[in-house]
Amino acid sequence: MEDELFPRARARIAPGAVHVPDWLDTDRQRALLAACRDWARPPAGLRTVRTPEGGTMTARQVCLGWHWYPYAYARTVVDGDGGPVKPFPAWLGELGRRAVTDALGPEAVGGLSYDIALINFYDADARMGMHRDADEKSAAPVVSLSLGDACVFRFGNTESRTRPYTDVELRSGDLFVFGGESRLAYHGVPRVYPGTGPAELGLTGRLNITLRVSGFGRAPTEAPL
Ligand SMILES: O=C(O)CCC(=O)C(=O)O
Repeated sequence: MEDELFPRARARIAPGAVHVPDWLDTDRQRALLAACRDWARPPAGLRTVRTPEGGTMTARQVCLGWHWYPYAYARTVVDGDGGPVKPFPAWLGELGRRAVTDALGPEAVGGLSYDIALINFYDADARMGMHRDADEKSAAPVVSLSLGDACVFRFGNTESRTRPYTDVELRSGDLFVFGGESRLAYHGVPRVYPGTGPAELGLTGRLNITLRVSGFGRAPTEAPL
């Protein structure tokens, strides 16, 4: 992206939904990208997600902490190689708590303990349809971090996949947090802009990391349910 005359301003997109541009500096983006590359390796690595309707998601995904598949969570990659889901690192939970504090204020973070990460990789043609993050049992805010190519992030309403919605351009290093009244808002990625990521990052495509609180009560590394 070309330098702009003025820095992009943070914006409240809906009640409880905030966009914070350039939240991660270049070093932190590099470190997060290196971690994503590690997580993407098998076993329990990046996979193509198949929907019960017989379709496939164009963004490929890897999970930490709990494995998401349409439309539930498991401790193992039940729709892939069957391996145990990779652990959710404590440092990523701390990053999530800092993100919520910065976006929504210290009162919003309370005793939040993030324990799920969904990492989506978008190549130039990948998209994500309008959906709600509704398979968790917690109402804690969702934290979204973007790396690489810019995209259109469509943030809608809690009633339907259609208008009203707001299109926000998410770029590498941006943070988007949605909680409170907006926690169950429909959202999606209708478009990625290929070749727009920062050259110094060395990523072709786009990565998005969403952090969530499961509310399931136990970490997957503990005794089986
Ligand atoms: O890629 C994004 O920015 C959105 C990802 C998303 O909606 C999800 O993981 O549920």
